[in-house]
Amino acid sequence: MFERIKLPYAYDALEPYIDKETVETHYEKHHKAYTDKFNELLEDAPMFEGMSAKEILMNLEKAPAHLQEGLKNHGGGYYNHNLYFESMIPGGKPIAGKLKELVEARYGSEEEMLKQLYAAATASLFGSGWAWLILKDGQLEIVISKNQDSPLQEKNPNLLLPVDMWEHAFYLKYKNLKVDYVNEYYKVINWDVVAERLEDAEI
Ligand code: MN3
Repeated sequence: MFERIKLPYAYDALEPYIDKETVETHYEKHHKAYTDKFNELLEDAPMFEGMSAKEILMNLEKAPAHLQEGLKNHGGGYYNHNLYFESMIPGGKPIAGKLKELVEARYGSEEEMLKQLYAAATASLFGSGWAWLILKDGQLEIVISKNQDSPLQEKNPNLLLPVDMWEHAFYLKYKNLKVDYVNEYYKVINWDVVAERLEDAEI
């Protein structure tokens, strides 16, 4: 039985960047619904007994064919949102150490990385999905995925930072202003958590 991460801050703690109503609805309704449905689908997928959600999402082809799409959508919804909510902290935490070196090696500067993250999350991604900072072949890369897919389906386990680009993540406050949302999300990113994911990355 998979459980959502406990929200590591109060619903209103990310104000004014990410508003209380959005955090509460996103976590209590959307994230909960994905999680419940994922657990329900797993009752018919005994082959995944004892596996982590990440392992399941990287091995969907082992599920019965009629469950694969549902497991990808709801399992992805469960897993991606755990990463997302965990990636934020009131006030944010700056990029440092090895992560900073990787950012500078790949993008020249944090500003340039941010610019490319904006472009991926807004111009490149049409409709609902995610933008991701990942580690691939030892360097950082920015990619996008539709719906609740993620690079896990491409067998890349090293998800460093998610950007939720479903309208439920920003519409209450930012309406159609996706760039504003990404910009404000950026102010509450906990780069310490991202650095821990980098430490744990499989190379
Ligand atoms: Mn979402």
